[in-house]
Amino acid sequence: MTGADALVRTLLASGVDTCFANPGTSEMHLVAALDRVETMRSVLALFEGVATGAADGYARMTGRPASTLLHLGPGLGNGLASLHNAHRALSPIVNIVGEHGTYHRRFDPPLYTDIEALARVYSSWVKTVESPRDTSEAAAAAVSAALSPPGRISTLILPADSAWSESTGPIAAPVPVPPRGKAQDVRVRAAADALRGGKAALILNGPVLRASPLETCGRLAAASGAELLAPTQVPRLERGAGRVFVDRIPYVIDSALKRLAHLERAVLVNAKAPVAFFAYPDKPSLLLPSGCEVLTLADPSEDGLDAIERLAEMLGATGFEPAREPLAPPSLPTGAITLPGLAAVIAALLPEHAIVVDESITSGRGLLPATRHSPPHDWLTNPGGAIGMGMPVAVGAAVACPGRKVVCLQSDGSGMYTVQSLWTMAREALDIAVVLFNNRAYEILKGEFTHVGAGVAGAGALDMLEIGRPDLDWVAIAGAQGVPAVRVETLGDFARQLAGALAGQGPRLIEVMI
Ligand SMILES: Cc1ncc(C[n+]2csc(CCOP(=O)(O)OP(=O)(O)O)c2C)c(N)n1
Repeated sequence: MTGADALVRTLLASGVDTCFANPGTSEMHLVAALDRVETMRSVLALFEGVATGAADGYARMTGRPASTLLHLGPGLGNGLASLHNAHRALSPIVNIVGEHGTYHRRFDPPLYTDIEALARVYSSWVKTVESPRDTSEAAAAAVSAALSPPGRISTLILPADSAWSESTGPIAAPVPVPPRGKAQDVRVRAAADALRGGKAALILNGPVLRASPLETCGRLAAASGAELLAPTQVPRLERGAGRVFVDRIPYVIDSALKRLAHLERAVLVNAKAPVAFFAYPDKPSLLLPSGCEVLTLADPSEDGLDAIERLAEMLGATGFEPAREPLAPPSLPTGAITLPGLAAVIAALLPEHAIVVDESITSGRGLLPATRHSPPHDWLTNPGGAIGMGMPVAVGAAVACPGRKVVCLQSDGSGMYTVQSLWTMAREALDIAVVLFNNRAYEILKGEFTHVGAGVAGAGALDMLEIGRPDLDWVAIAGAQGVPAVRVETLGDFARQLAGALAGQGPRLIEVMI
């Protein structure tokens, strides 16, 4: 057994059975070790940002880490933007990064760099395993660290000689994961007082955005009149018919300030106080009004589920019925393509238990209200804001949940960052319908240009905000990577093609011309 074998088998023993990989020479013994264990599913990605983004999507849907396999510092570097998003989504991930042999590094070979420094930005556990004897123990520690609340990234760096040399160490047993801390009673009491005071909101994130804890939040809302709010971008929200409604804080700063202006009390559950995505001249950074009292019931690492149960007891809310959303999808519209029309088609056809990955940016602004009464589904957005999240996260979600349809709502500019995801979808026959909104622009940035006070965009500025010339042909882009694709120019065509994609199996892309 090599050091690489010991590492891979320990990962399996600790419950990590999926690896999103893009290997190089220094990882060949890891590839060989993956090959020797049938129970590890290895998925090749043609860009590291796809591998790390897929690990994010996988973690969001399973609560468990996948591993990635990345090539030295440059491979990890290519994966960093998606790791940034995963870090913000609190997704557990175990990165395995190959490194030059221990005796080779001092000669400064071309691919040598400070991998630990690159890893530390987003990883709370980083270790270079200098001896094959230590690979199993390190792997078990890496998994435990990733699963530690609130969900973290571990990076294990494996020098080539630690991978290929004989390992005497046995396969390490899983390392226990520390439990989430409980909210102190004093905070539960303070939250109860705040909700009793009126003009209050519960701001929810993380594990409390699942159907069952949302029932408890719905009871709290029914008993106290508090509103239920979620940040603009969340890792995963269970919503739709039969579920308790949570309103999303708008992205556009003026809309967000207006939405929250009346609040006098906010209680945070696994959430942070809402902050604007960017600084804007003469606008506040924090979105809650200045006089609003802000209390933390449970911080993102603590046990929010336990905290809301105790709060419900204290408020006498357990006997209240939560308001649940009715099943009432819109009817299918026809005619020319409009954004409300596209949202209505998606809402009308969304299948039960679909996993929606939403990186639709400006084309999707009407999607959440439109799908409110569609059958129950999951909605995954981008808490990190580094674009290129949609298709990789869809890959990871599809690998994690083979029985469920993934609907990836993808804008064109963002889609180009991680366009290689389509190839992995085809190779793995993943059940993903990609709706590609082609507006040939970085449309959102046109609004931001004005909002930050940059004036009126001249021709040169517009050239940086529009992505036509040449026009991207997504039917060709998808087809060239093995994903069947069509272009639609009316709502009727869109509805027919989307219904077909949802009825079938495997990846499909529908390019919608905006
Ligand atoms: C990694 C990264 N690079 C650049 C940006 C800046 N950025 C934010 S939105 C955006 C353009 C989005 O365009 P598109 O995906 O086509 O959506 P649209 O605005 O047209 O709806 C850019 C470049 C970012 N957020 N993240």
